[in-house]
Amino acid sequence: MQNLQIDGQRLWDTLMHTAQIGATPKGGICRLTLTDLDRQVRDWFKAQCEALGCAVAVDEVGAMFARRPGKNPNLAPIAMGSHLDTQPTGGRFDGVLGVLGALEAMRTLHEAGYETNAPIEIVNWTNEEGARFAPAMLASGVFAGVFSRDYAYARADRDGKTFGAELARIGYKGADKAGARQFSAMFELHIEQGPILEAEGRMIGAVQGVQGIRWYEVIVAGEAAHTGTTPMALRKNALIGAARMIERVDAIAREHAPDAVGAVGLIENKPNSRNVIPGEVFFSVDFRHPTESVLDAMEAKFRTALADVMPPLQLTYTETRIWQSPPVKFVPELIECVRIGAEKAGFKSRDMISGAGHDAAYIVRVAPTTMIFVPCAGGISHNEAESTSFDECAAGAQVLLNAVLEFDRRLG
Ligand code: HGY
Ligand code: MN
Ligand code: MN
Repeated sequence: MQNLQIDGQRLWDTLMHTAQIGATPKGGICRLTLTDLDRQVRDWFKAQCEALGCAVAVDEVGAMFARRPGKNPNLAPIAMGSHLDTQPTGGRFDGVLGVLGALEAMRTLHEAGYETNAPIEIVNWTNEEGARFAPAMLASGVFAGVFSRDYAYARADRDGKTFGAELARIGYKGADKAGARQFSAMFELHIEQGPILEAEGRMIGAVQGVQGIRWYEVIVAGEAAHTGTTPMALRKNALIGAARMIERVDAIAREHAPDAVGAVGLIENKPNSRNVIPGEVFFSVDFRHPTESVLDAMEAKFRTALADVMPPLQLTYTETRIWQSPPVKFVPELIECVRIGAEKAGFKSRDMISGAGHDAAYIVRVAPTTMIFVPCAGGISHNEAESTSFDECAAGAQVLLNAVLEFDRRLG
C-alpha cells in the first residue's frame, strides 16, 4: 500500500478559505444550517468534489455525498463524514475539519491516482449542531431511522421557519431517499472539544463512543404586569421561576459529577421589556452522562424541581423532553484501523469517549462507525476562539486517510 501523504498546507488554506463564509469579527464562524451562508459553502464544497471527478448526490434531508469510484463497485463505499453548519458563535474547526479533512484525503487519492477497493465518499450531514433546528444531528438521525423525514421537515426554528421550507429555499432538498445508501464504514474526524488530548500532549484520540444526551424545553407561565404598580406579594414573575430552575439544573449535574454535565443554554423572556414583569419564559435544558440510569436520575430530579419551584411562585409550566440520544459504542475493528493509522503517521493514539454529540453517534446504528479526535486549544469549542493548529489539522487528516486505507485494504 503506497504511503500517501496529505498536503497540510492545502488543507489549512482550504480551512481558512471556507472560514470566510460566515466569518465573525472575533475570528469564528456563524453559518447556521440552511441559511444562505450554508448554501454558499455547500455550493463551494460540491464544486470542489466535482473537480476531483466525484459524483455528488443529495438526499431528502440535504445530506451531501461525494463519491469517488473504487475497483469494486459492488462494495459499499467507505464514508468520511461530518458537518459544515456551525453554532451562532462557532469556531473554524468544529465539523468543518471533518469534512475538509476528508476532502484533503480525497484530493490526495486523486493526485496519486490511487485506486481503492471500495468507493470512497465524503458526507456533509445537515443540521448537526441543532443550533437552529432542534434536535441536533437531524439529518444523520433521519438517515439512521431515528427520526422520520417529515418529523425533520416540520422542525421549526425560533422564528417559526421550518427545516423543510428552508431546505427547499436553499435548493438542497435532494431526491435520494435518506438512509437508502449503504456504507462499508464511516470514519468521522473531529476536534475533541475538550481538554484531555492537549493536557496529555497527545495528538490523536481513538474515540470509543459518545455519551448520552437529553434535551428538554420548558415554558414557564406567570402574568405580565407593571413593574411600578404591582406589589411584590401579588407578582407572578416567570423569570424568577426560570432563574431558580437554571440554578437547579446546574446543581443536579454537580450532584452527579464528575461525569454528568448540565446547562440551560437558550432562554427567551417575554415581553422582555424593562418595566414589565415577565409573563412567560422559554428555556432549554441539556443534560449529558455516559450512562442512561444516571440520566434517568437527573431527569427525575429535574422534574421534581419544577414541581417544587413553580407553585409557590404562582407559576404554571410545561416541560417536554425533545431529544434523547443514548450512549453509543463504536466498532472495535474500525477503532483498530484508527490506531494503526495513527501509528503509521507517527502518533500514539489515546482511547476516549466523546462528550459532544456527533453524526457518527447515529450512523453507528446502520454502519460500522468510529471517530478520530485531534486537540483544540484549552478544549474550548462552540466559541469563536476555538483553535486547532496547522499540525493538528494535518495529523487528523493524515490519520483519517491512513485509517480509511487500512480498512479498504481489508475489504480487498
Ligand atoms: O451538541 C453537541 O454536542 C454537538 O455539538 N451537536
Ligand atoms: Mn461538531
Ligand atoms: Mn458543535
